[in-house]
Amino acid sequence: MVFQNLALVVLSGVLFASALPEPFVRLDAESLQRPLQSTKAHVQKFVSDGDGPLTSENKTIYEAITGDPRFSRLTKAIKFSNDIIDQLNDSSSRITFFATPDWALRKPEESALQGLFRYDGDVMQAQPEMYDLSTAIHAYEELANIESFHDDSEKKRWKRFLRMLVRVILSYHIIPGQVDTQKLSEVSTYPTNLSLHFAMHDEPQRIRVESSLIPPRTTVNFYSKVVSANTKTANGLIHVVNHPLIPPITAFRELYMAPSMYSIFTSAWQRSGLTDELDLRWVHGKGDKKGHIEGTSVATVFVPSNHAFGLLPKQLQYYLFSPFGAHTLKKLLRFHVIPNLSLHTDYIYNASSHHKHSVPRVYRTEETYDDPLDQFLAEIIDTEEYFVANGYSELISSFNVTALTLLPKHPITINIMKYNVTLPFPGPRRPHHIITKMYANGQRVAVPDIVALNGAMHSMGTLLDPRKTGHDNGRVTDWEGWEDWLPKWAMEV
Ligand SMILES: *[C@@H]1O[C@H](CO)[C@@H](O)[C@H](O)[C@H]1NC(C)=O
Ligand SMILES: *[C@@H]1O[C@H](CO)[C@@H](O)[C@H](O)[C@H]1NC(C)=O
Ligand SMILES: *[C@@H]1O[C@H](CO)[C@@H](O)[C@H](O)[C@H]1NC(C)=O
Ligand SMILES: *[C@@H]1O[C@H](CO)[C@@H](O)[C@H](O)[C@H]1NC(C)=O
Ligand SMILES: *[C@@H]1O[C@H](CO)[C@@H](O)[C@H](O)[C@H]1NC(C)=O
Ligand SMILES: *[C@@H]1O[C@H](CO)[C@@H](O)[C@H](O)[C@H]1NC(C)=O
Ligand SMILES: CC(=O)N[C@H]1CO[C@H](CO)[C@@H](O)[C@@H]1O
Repeated sequence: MVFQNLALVVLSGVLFASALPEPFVRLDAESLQRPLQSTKAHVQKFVSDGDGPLTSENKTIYEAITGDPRFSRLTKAIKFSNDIIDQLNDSSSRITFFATPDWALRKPEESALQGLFRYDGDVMQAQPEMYDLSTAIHAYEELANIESFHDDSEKKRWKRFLRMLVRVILSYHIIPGQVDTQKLSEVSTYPTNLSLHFAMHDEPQRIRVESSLIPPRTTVNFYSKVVSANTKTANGLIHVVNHPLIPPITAFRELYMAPSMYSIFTSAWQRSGLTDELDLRWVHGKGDKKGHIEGTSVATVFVPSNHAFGLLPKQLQYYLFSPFGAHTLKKLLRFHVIPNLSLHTDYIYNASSHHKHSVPRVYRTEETYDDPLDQFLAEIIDTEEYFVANGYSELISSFNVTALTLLPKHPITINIMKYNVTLPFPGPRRPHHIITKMYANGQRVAVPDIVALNGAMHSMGTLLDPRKTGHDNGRVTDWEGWEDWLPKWAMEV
């Protein structure tokens, strides 16, 4: 469904001070390798908490969840909204639902709730914590106990507001179709049942999916792990997750929330007066005038990490952030953003033509397998690179697209390659896994497909070099000697 005005509510104040940092922790190189002990612990907890997996066969998702005491808080949230009930109980459709058990909906800090209820009434200025499912549920429960309301109408207004909020949040937990974790392992992003008319022109908001084979695991949006997968119901599947999903905020604000990774980019972006090219916000109406949205509703950004800026020669760093380099900095930054296009490694939405498509498969090679099981076992801890490099993989697609950046004369060519990696286990059912690699003008994207309210983000370990074009895969970007060409490039029209 399309949330009209009510969704503006959500957009306006949303900075997840408490809820967001965790997702981005995963982006640090260090935590990339962190073992997932916590997931294991949660699985054990989930299973030992009650009677094991959900029992569901002939029940709808709604009936399975509401009939299981381990989901009592989620049940409350679902019952706030007839619309959500209808979706989860509709036996004629097939959907997949990410369900959060009670232990994953911990009581928020008292101060978060207090702060929430102190706010002075205009829904457009809602506090950020409200986007968190747990806070919203607790706030709703608290309503009855709060005596400071002037009258019942204030309480009613609050109730309406929280219901809307929960409906938006839960729509983001529903994906169309019956999508098991095997299917999820073949995608990078997936549309949800949440769409908002002011962002992405009503295109569904997406989740980011990451899967690994060893240990088998599925993670959504970096922070939410599937702890019990593929429960069958009469109208689809349930995956139990250890953290509620948080509908994405704007690209700019998401980056701003991860200063350890992107503070240089965001301050450079702001300093160059470009905020609106990646942000989206609600502007209040004055007098009779209606409020309206300002900013960018669809864009793709290749965002260099702090580490990428740190690799530039020191003198260049000083120059870019000096008054003399301001123009160069701005031009360089504008080269990193594609307006009017949301490009993920498996999905493209072109807002100029309203055209959308999945990234097609266009290329297929023969399977090539060696049989060095010993070597394989020795290397198994190694990265996916190993499998690609050593012939356990099949290139199943290579897709290229060229798009204009905010610097019209400097397009970016993006190359997306997908490999089907098959582990050489004996027996007929060899586990397999899809790996995606993405290049922008031949430069490798470090972390692709970070979802945002208003587009797609791809984290880069290097700045895009404007001298490189097309598929310039070979040459390593070297910024030494930048004095000879960069200021000149910046002056070109
Ligand atoms: C579910 O429904 C089918 C067909 O109506 C029936 O055969 C089966 O026993 C039911 N399963 C359970 C667990 O009730
Ligand atoms: C859910 O659907 C079943 C039929 O599949 C129906 O009997 C039941 O009343 C519905 N529950 C709600 C709360 O709508
Ligand atoms: C995006 O597309 C719209 C038309 O749909 C156009 O008016 C606008 O100028 C485009 N923006 C940019 C930055 O190209
Ligand atoms: C998006 O659509 C516009 C208008 O049809 C077209 O000019 C442009 O090339 C398209 N962009 C991509 C990346 O396909
Ligand atoms: C990947 O390979 C396996 C077997 O090696 C095959 O069963 C599976 O269909 C392949 N997947 C894709 C998407 O090509
Ligand atoms: C896309 O570009 C890559 C890198 O240059 C090239 O190897 C590949 O063949 C291209 N794919 C297609 C389908 O044109
Ligand atoms: C935007 C969107 O995907 N809406 C869907 C939500 O789920 C219902 C029921 O499955 C569909 O009918 C909607 O189209």
